Amino acid sequence: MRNAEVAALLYSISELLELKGENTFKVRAYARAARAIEGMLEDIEEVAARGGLKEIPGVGESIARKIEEYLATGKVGYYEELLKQVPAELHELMKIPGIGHKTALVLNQKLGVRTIDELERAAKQHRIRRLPGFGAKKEENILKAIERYRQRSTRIPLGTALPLARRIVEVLKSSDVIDRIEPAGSLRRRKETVGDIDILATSKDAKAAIEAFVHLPVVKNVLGKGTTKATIVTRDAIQIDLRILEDKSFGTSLQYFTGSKEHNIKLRDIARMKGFKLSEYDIEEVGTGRKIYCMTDDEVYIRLGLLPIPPEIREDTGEIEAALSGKLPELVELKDLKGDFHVHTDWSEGTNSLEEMVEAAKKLGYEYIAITDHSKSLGVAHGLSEERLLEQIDRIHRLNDKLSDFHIFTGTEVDIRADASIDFPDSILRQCDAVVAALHVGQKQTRREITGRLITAMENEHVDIIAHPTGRIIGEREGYDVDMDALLDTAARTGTVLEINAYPSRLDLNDTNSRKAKSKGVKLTVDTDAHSTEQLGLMEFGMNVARRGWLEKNDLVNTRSARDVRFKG
Ligand code: DGT
Ligand code: CA
Ligand code: CA
Repeated sequence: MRNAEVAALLYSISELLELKGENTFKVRAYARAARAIEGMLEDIEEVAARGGLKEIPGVGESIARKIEEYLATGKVGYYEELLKQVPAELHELMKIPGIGHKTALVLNQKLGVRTIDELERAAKQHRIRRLPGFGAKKEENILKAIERYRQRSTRIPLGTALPLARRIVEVLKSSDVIDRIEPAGSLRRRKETVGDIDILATSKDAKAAIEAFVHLPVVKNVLGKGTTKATIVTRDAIQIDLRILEDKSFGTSLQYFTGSKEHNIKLRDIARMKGFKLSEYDIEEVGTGRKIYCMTDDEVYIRLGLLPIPPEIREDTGEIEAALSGKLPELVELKDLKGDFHVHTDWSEGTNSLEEMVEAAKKLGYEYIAITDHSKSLGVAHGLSEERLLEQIDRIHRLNDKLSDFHIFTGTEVDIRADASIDFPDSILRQCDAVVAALHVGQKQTRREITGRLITAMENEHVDIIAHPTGRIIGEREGYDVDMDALLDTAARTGTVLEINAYPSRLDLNDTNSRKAKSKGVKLTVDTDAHSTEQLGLMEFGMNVARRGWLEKNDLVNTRSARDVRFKG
């Protein structure tokens, strides 16, 4: 799947256009198309093949042509031209988050730095702080950014890995050399990022199965190939292992290779205490030597006297003890969801109309959505003025009159400004059913300031939900510095709901904080933050977090029916 490549290309074009000072409409169009493709579940090559590129939000004639050119040739002439107009030595410097074109240009011209190493040296020698407009603080930030850049993770976001794994499983399944096939490892546990993709299969002809695997079109290199195992690297540099297993061992092997390692170690101890030896091949009764084979991994747990443990919580954080004493949580499921409280439309930076978003939500089987476009101070996202919001609310009321079996909640994603004030007055907030508050500016403030702003927002009687509470972007930036305990305690005290943002690069709150929130009696909501109809389908990724956080149906407010939804004020 080349979606990530294409998105990266479009982002680069957008950046280069911005550097050139091209009009913002054009700059945004590329970024918007990139974002849409990044969040898309369907393979871009398939979309292109069926002539559907222009259905992607933000993709018009000209962008569609460039995507086709890229898919066919691996290059885009227009992009190469743009690149030539930016000095090559700036490219490397601009890889550091926070260093844009202008900064890179000054650093290059005044200090002669061309590489990240040279930039680091210049910062350590305090040569940067002496430049006009820089100063000590900026110099420190550059050093920190370099450090973060170097430590940036090479793990793969689940949002990329899961669709890829599913596609590969589908393709292999449809070949007649594979019988059973199942992804395992951290992917099956639905961790937010995975180191590699582990796939298990059975086959009557292991050799043919391995050959089919190493000849998949996504394969770039074959790292290893044996009689029952092969490892390949895809064109997107993702490593995939395939293991061909014996039929009778499938259940124990699936259990073993799903992990986690810590969970397996604890489980083997439990087995030993109960008189069994658990391995990836079978369960052996100590003493008699009798071997027990399992068809499924659930059966492994049952044979050992435990309740079956869902893969998402196999992390040795209490699940084995819970399964032993019959007290496992009943994890919430996607089908329990009745709506989505964080949805954008083309009234702000979304790409689809209000009506289209409603139609798409109905198709998903929901009972409701809340329309939460951005508020006025967020200029980059076309935030709504008070007048526009009131106009939208009026439109929603009129639409609701026409809808049966579906309800649109009025709402806003209101900005928590840098001085902790809320971007709309109470008189406006009062007219919204769902007030989702979020922090977008001033993310570098101190822990006290950030936490204070969030607490002030939660204490506002109109603020119902805090969106993406830590602001982290996976693989790109850490969250802002927030006192999580204070945040959770205030949410509990004020009855403010915390969001698990389902967007695959956010997943914020994360699994551990969600679990902690539950333990403090905080209610959560899993919302997509969709900017297009297609992104409403990203809910699955938020639900993975909810399940990894041990959440049950009652812990989420969007499992309630429309008439049981209660907002704060
Ligand atoms: P990843 O790929 O880093 O996201 O994490 P995993 O959990 O997928 O780990 P991976 O790919 O190294 O191995 C897949 C599974 O195999 C792992 O979840 C549990 C099992 N496994 C691997 N090494 C060991 C080990 O040394 N002991 C035990 N008990 N299990 C192991
Ligand atoms: Ca793995
Ligand atoms: Ca592996």
